[in-house]
Amino acid sequence: MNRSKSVHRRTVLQAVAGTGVLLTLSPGLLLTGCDGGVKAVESETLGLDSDEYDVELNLHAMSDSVPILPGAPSEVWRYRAELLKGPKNTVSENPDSYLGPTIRLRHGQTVKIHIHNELPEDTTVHWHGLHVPSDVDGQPRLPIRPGETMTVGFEVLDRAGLFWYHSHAHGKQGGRVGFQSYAGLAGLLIVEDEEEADLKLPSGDNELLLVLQDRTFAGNNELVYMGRGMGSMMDRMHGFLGDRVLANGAPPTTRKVATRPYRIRVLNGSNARIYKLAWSDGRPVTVIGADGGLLQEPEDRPYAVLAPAQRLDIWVDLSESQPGDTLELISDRFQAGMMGGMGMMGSNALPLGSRFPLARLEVSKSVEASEPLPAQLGVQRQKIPVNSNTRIRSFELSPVMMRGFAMNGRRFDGTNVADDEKVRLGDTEIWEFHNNTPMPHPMHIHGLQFNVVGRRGGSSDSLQQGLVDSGWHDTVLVMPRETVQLAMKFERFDGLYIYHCHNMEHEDAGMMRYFQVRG
Ligand SMILES: [Cu+2]
Repeated sequence: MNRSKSVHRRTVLQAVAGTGVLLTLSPGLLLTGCDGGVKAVESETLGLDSDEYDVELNLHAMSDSVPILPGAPSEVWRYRAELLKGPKNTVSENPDSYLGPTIRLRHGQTVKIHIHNELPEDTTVHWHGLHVPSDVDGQPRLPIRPGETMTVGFEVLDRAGLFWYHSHAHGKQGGRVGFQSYAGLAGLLIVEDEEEADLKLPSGDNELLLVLQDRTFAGNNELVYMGRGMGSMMDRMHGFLGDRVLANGAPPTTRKVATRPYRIRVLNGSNARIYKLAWSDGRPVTVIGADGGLLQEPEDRPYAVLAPAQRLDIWVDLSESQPGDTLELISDRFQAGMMGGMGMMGSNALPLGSRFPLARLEVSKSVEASEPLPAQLGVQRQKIPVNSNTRIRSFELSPVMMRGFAMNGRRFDGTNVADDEKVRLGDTEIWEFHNNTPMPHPMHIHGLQFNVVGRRGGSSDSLQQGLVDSGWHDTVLVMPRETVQLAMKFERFDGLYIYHCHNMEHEDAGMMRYFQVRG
């Protein structure tokens, strides 16, 4: 154990008039599991236990201080990684951001990751969207204690897509997902495969990765999470909304581009904010992929909705532009049930459904690029077949007075699984979420990718035309009073998994349950 790093105690919790609670991020005692580049002490590997791995890395969850806004740096919690084995481009650090390194894996690789918890509290790392064994999934039942290391091994079974990793800690005192993710514990994970590579989509400098998150800062650039008193109650009910939006951990910037097509891959890494992605000049948003990789074919939408934890893959062709032209990716105005149109019933400077810029593209040079958008994209993986005999499992989302939301009347109860939360390995089922609440809920199922079978009911509103339901997903936005059906197949792994709302404050307040896949 390396104790050479200075132990610093800096408590940032100060009463600041009229604002919320500042994050207290510095550990009283900085514990380090292992030092940079040094192979971790071997312990039992959860999940795939193999003699040989294609990729091996150290992942540290730690406190740090990074510049986010002009002026003082902000204290954050973040991931850092060291590649021990594997292709060089497996890990790309984001040194000037609190975001974790972007991890790039290939379908079929075997991967071993040593997760070192250098935080002052329990944490876990959830590989959001990946089809991995239950023990690798980063569930709250397997917390990594402060100072401890957990090693997980898995094979990359998913098709190409944009995934991500983040904390999933939930202890006896309640959920810590909202706090830890907000403090900075999140990063991108990209899976590549042959099918996608054959399409020769824009890559390298022509592939833009965009992580959208909203944050509130106090005067000294310290992060502020959750309001006080009444404000806190509203934050818990609606989910926390920051008063400014960050793109890749910094205020939105201008990016110089050329007259050619670009692939823009967007993650909504926010705790609760929904984005309505649109182009400033009104051109359609061309969606080519969702959570679980490429759609079968491109889809033009007037705008595209991105709920917390969802990803969208967008194609934009600037070959008709002239140097000097600019184009903004914005989040456009909308109303979504009770959450919209009421100014959030609080003092938030950026209510849900406001219009604001996310990224500005400035055309700075002309190039000859002939890269047409393929008419067919990800066609190899067939949709999950369902018919009138497929078992339907229903979940009603309902409010619980003063305590958040429940699913079929139940809230998070450790690893307890009710009879109607047990499924059989190998089965195909339709899961039906009926939203009997006045606000939208982004529902996430662990361990698999599903197809959206259909939606019914719900109020027609200003988001409907932007809900991308084709393709493969791990998170679906269920609008107020709406019923959404999902087709899912429980393949390969038995054991415990989780389903929950990915509004992190809803999740932390108990809108989360385990389900069991029985072999
Ligand atoms: Cu929710």
